[in-house]
Amino acid sequence: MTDAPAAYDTTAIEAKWQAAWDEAELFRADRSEAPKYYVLEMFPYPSGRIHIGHVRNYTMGDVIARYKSSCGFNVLHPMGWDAFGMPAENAAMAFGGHPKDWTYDNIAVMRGQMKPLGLSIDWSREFATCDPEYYGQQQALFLDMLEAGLVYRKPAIVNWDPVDMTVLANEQVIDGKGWRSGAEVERKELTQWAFAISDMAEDLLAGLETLDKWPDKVRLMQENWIGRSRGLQMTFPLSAPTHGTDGIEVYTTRPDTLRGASFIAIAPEHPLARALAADDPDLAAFAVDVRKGGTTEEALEKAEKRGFDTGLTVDNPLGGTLPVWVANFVLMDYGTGAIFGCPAHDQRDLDFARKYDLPVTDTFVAVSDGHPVGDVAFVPPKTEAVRWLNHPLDLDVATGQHAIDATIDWAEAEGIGTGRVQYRLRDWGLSRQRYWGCPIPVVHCDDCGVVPERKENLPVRLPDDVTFDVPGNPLDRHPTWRDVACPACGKPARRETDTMDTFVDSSWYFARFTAPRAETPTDHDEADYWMNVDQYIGGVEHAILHLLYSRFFARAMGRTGHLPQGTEEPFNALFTQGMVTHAIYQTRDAKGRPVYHLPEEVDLDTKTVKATGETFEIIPSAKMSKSKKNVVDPMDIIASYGADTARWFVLSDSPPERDVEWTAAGAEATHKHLRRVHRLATDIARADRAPNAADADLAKAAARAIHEVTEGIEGFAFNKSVAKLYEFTATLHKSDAGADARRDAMRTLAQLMAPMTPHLAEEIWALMGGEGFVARAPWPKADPALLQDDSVTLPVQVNGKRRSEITVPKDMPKPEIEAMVLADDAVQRILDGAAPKKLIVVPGRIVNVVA
Ligand code: ANZ
Ligand code: ZN
Repeated sequence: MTDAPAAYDTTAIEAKWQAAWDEAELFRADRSEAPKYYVLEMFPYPSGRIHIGHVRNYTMGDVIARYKSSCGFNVLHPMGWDAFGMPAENAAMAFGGHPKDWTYDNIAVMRGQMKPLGLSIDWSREFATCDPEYYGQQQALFLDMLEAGLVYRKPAIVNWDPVDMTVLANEQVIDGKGWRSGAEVERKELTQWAFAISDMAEDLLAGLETLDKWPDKVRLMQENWIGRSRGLQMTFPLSAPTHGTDGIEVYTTRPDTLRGASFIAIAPEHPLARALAADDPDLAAFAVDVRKGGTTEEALEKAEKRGFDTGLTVDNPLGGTLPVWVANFVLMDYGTGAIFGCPAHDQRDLDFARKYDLPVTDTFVAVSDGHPVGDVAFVPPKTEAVRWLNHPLDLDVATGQHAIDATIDWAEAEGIGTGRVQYRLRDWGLSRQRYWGCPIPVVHCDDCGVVPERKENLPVRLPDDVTFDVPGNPLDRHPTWRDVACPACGKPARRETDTMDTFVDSSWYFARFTAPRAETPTDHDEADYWMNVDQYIGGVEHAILHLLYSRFFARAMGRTGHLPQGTEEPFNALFTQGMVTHAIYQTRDAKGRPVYHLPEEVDLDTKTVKATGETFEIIPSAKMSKSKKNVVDPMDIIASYGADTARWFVLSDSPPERDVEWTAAGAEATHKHLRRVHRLATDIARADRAPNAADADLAKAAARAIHEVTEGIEGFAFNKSVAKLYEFTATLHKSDAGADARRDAMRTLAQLMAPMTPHLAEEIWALMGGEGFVARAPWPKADPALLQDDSVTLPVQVNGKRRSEITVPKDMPKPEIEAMVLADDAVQRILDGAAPKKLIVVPGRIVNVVA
C-alpha cells in the first residue's frame, strides 16, 4: 500500500455512481404514503446538442429535487422532449432526410449528453411530444375540448407567404417579409381552429393574484398580455344611412377625449368597408393593397398610416360631424373594428391626421407648461393629473383615470354608450399548415361538414411517406392520407390537413408526466396525487405564452374531466433562471469588420490569438452564440473536469435569477476545489486523532453550515449555499479536531454538497462509512443549541457619529475590545495617528471614541 491519496478520477467516480443509482432505481417515482413534491424544468426542444444553459436549468431543478427527496418528500422529477416544430421540417427541406429521423436522432444524442450530468430524473417517464402515444392523447383532449366548446373554427386573418404558400406565425414575419422566402407577406382570410382562451380572460387574470410564488415580473407580463381595460362602447349615427347601416359602433378606452375626436376610422374588413368596396373599385384596391404586410401589432405599428376617405360622415353626439375613413391601422378582430381618432392624444391618430390634414384638438394639457400638441401626441400616464380644456363635464384639473370613469358614467346616463370591459387577449389560433405537428383529428364531409374523428381511431398518425422538395404542407399533397370515410355517414371525405401549433404540445405535458403511459390523456388517481407542479423552472422567454397557454389548458382539462379540482393553476411556484454568458474574443479584419475567435483559439495571458499573434479585444458577459464563437460545450467540460464541476460552477458566483459568466479560469478553480475536497476526505478517512477541544468548534461550524446551506436552497440562493460550503470546507481543512469529529463534519459536508455535486458526495459518503446512498440519507438538521450566536456586533461612534462596527465574542474583555477599536480602519482614519481623548466601551451595547 502506498500513502498517496486516491486520485479524483471524475470519469470513473461519476460513471460508478450513475450506474449504482440506476441499478437501485433511485429516482423512480411511484405513488406512496409520503408527501409528494413535483419538480419540473421546462423540457427541451431537441435541437441537436445540449448547451450550457440546459446544464444550468437542469442542475437547478436537480438541486431542488435531490434536496426535497432528502427532506422526506416523494419526488417526481421527469424529463421529455418538446419535439414537434419547424426546425425539423426546415432541416428536411435543406438537407433532405425526414423530420422524424432528424428529431429522434437528436433526442438520442441529447439524452446521451444529459445522462452524464447525473440528474435525478425518472427516465422511465420520458416521452417526446411527437410520439404517437402522446399526440394521440392530445387529439383525444382536443375532441373533448371541441365538445365542450373550448375550441372552435373561425375565419381568421393570417400572414400568408405567397411563395412558400404557407401561413406564417407573427414572429416569422420580419419587416413585413416571410422569414424564409423573403416574399412580401399578405394578409389572407382562412378558416382556422381557435381555442376560446379569451372567454377565460377574467379568470386567468384573477388567478394571477394567487400565484405568490411566481416572480412579480412574470405576473405583470401576464397581466399586461391579458390587458384588461374598461372603456366605452358607443355608436355614431351615420349622417345619411347607407348600405343598410345606420351607424358605426366604436370601442374606446379614452372616452374622456371625445371632444378631441376628429375622424372615424374603420378596418378594411369592417362590414361597412366591404359593402362600400363592392361599389367602389378604388376602395377595393386600397383594401387589397393594405393587406400586404403582416398582421402583427408591431408590423401595423411600424407600417405607414394609410387611409381612404369614404366621403361619409357621422354625427358626433357632442355636436358637429366627423368624416369616416377606412384605415390600415384599425384591426377587425379587436374591439368593434372601428375607432374614433383623437390626434392630440394618440400618436397613430396624430400621424394620420397630419398626413390627411384632419383637425387636431387638445382636450387636456400638462398642468404646468401646458402647450398645444405639435408632432408628438400628449399621452401622459392615466394616473397623472392634467388640465382639461375640453371635457363634456367641464373638468378642470383631474387625472385621466378619473376623467375616463366620470365620462363612462356620464355617457351611460345620457344614453350615448355603455361601459364595457375589454381584454387585449385574443383567442389562440392553433391551425398550422405544416407537417411536423399533431394532426387535428377532424374530417371534412360534403354532407356532414366538420366531423370529429372517432376516439377509437386515434391516434390520427402522421404518414411517414412525405417529401419536402416543394414548399407548402406535404399533408395537402399526399396521394392517399387525406382520403377517409366520414366518421358520421361513411361517405368519402377528407381529413383536416392542418396540424396544431406546437405550443399545444407543451401546454399539458406537465399533466401527462403524472401518468405518461395511460390510455387516456391523464389518470385520475395519478394526477390527483402528483399535481400541481410544486416548483417549475425555466427561461423567462416563456413568461407569457407558454405559461398562459398552460394555465388555460389546466382549466380546460379540469372542465373536460382530465384534471381534478385545484389544478387550475398548475404551477405552484415558478423560478426563471438567468443565462450563462461568455466573453467574446474579437479582432478586426482589414476592412474593420469584426472577426470572432473560439475560447480555445486564444491565449488569455498574452491576450493574443494563438494562430496569428494578433491582440484581441474582450467583450465580457455576452449571450452565448455560435456566430460570435463565445460558446462552451458542456460535453468538453464534462470530459475534462467531470459533471460535478460543471454543476457546481453554474450554481456558484451569481444568484440563479441572474446571468453567470462562464470562464475557463473559473471552471479550473472549481475543479481544483472539488479535488481538494476529495483529497481532504481521503485524508480524514485514514487520520487518527484523539478527541479534543476543537471538536466543539467544528460541530458548531457544521451546524452553521447546515443552517445556511439549507436557507440558500430553500430561498433559491444556491450561490450563497455554495459560498457557505467553500467556507465550511476551509474550516474543516484547518480544524484540529479529533478524527471522529472530523469524520462527522465531513459526512455533513457530503450531505450538504449532495444536491449540487452528487457523485463526489456519494464517493465521500462511502469513504466516511456512510450507510447506503447519500442521496437517500435524511437531510441533516442543525442542533439549535449549536446555532446560538455567542458574538455581538457593537456600533463604534467617533465624536457622537456612527463610523464603524465590530463583531466580538460576547465575553471579550474590555482591553481586547479597545485594541480592536483602535485597529479599525475607519477609526484610524479619523484619529490620523493621534491617541483618542477618551475611549468608552459599554459592554454588549456600544463603543464611544472621543477624538
Ligand atoms: C379613442 C382614443 C383616444 C383612443 C385616445 C386612444 C387614445 P387598448 O387600451 O390597448 O385596449 N382601438 C380600438 N379598437 C381598435 C382596433 N380594432 N384597431 C386599432 N385600434 C383600436 O386600446 C384601445 C384603444 O385602441 C381605443 O381607444 C381605440 O382608440 C384603439 F386619445 O379610442 B381609442
Ligand atoms: Zn358525412
